[in-house]
Amino acid sequence: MGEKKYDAVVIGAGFAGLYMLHRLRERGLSVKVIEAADGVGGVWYWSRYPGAKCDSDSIYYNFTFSEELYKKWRWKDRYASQPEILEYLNFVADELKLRPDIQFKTRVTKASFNNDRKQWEIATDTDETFVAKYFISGVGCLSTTNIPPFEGTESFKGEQYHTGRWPHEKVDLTGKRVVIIGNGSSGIQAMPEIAKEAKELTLLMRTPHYVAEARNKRLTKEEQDQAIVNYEDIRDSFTTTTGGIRMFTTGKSATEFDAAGQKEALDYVWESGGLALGSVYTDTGVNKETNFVVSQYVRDKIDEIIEDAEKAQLLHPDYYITTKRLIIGTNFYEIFNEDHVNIISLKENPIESIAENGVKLREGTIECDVIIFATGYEAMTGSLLKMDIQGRDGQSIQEKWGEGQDVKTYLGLTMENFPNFFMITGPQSPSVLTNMPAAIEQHVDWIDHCIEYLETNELQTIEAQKVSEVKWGKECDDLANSTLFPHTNSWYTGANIDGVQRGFVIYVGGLNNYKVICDKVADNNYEGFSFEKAQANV
Ligand code: NA7
Repeated sequence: MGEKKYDAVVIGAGFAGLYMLHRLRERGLSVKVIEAADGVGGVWYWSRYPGAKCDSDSIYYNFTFSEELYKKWRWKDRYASQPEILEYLNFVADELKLRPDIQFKTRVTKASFNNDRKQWEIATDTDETFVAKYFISGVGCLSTTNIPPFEGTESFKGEQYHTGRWPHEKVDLTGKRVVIIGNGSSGIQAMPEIAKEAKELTLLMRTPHYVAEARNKRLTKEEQDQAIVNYEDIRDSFTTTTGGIRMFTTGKSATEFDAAGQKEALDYVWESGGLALGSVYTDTGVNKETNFVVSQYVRDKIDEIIEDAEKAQLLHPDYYITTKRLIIGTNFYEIFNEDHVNIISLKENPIESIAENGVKLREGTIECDVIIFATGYEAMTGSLLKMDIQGRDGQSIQEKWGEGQDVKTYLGLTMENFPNFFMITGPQSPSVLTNMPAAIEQHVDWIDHCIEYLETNELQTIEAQKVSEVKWGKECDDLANSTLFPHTNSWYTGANIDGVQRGFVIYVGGLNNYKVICDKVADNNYEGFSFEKAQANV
């Protein structure tokens, strides 16, 4: 099959890929988006587990680049469910007429930069080769599912599911004995729904997490109208706040309040619901004293809600709150008051293997009909590392990043040795700590302006300088080290082998500050990058 030539090839048709396609097409470039699924949506196409929702307030979980597009859409609930978000992304694809430029059911298998042609050559599992000047990853930071390699997984005679690859048809769990492994956002959202059907539900939990009550509800007509009126403010929040979303805050440290004042503010955010437990005080992420006030409040709530003191104690988180993403749930703690919902701490009784009839622990086997892996994703780097992407001289991302242990980027957007390759919401960007559409708009706009610069100045390639990567890595590490984040082992801290911290894979300085840095780099004629002039006949 002959080569298919485009100005740009984008991987993934989620929020990132859709907006990138729109921007570059508006610029007059020929673009092809390559998407593995048979529809748009990205993570929202796959993540169909019961109870799947977004944890950003829905009115912020949309594009703001077009006022017209924004004003045509109304969210039904305070927190949008997966089907509604998928509907929204289909609406966007239709409104912007994006589908003709997306090739579905196609997976990128290999991409390499041809240094003679100064073009990317992209191979797919459909045996096609795409050639493009610009190659952009919109695969997202949470898309490659993590199934821990437990021994005997194939021998299990019952049903097995991963929350991130849930079947499209309804899974009937009525009367079944269900084991769920993992209690991140997915597990915590799914469990109350599963508990309604299952005969027995057992959570196998490695680390207890902090769960704030969502208090999800239908939006009234007035609230929907207000979201439309507030367009300018919501758009403004995308670029001027640390998380790309407005959150309630007292504007003070907890240490500035007495115990009654602290409780009053915490009661207010607990009752209002949502993620504001993380923003109520200004220094929760950096001050151990404030952090203790907030985390102890949640532990007390757990004790108040769960009648069985032993179960409550097992669910007590002990790391610094907000150093792992705060989770919002609906009736999560409440389900442990039901006799058929149980919990086993894997720290006390670890999984040994999966058996024919259930999960074999060090002490005893939990017999079950269904195992649900709510074990998350190979976060940040997994999807990029899964593909075979080779820069100059055949250097792979795996080699460059030491198999993921030593991530190196400039601004989380680009890499040395990978000319004209851009990552949307890549590692060392702030995206996973933010309201994703806000981070995505900022990234896509920056890439779009960068491409405009190259085209206007007749430049063939742009490439991060090595020294820029070193400086950026240090900036990410220094910022993280001034917070409580590195005290907690999580996927935020990247690979952590033998307790050795290999670098922090997120820029924790906030989306607003990050934007200022990225804009300054652009304003200074893309400071920290090298360029090659366009050649004839490339
Ligand atoms: P998360 O948040 O990464 O949660 C994964 C869960 O699975 C978490 O409780 C893990 O425990 C647990 N896990 C992972 N590996 C194992 C093994 N080997 N054994 C036992 N338990 C394990 O993924 P989610 O899908 O829930 O949420 C992803 C994001 O979606 C979330 O951050 C939001 O942004 C939305 P751990 O805590 O690591 O001890």
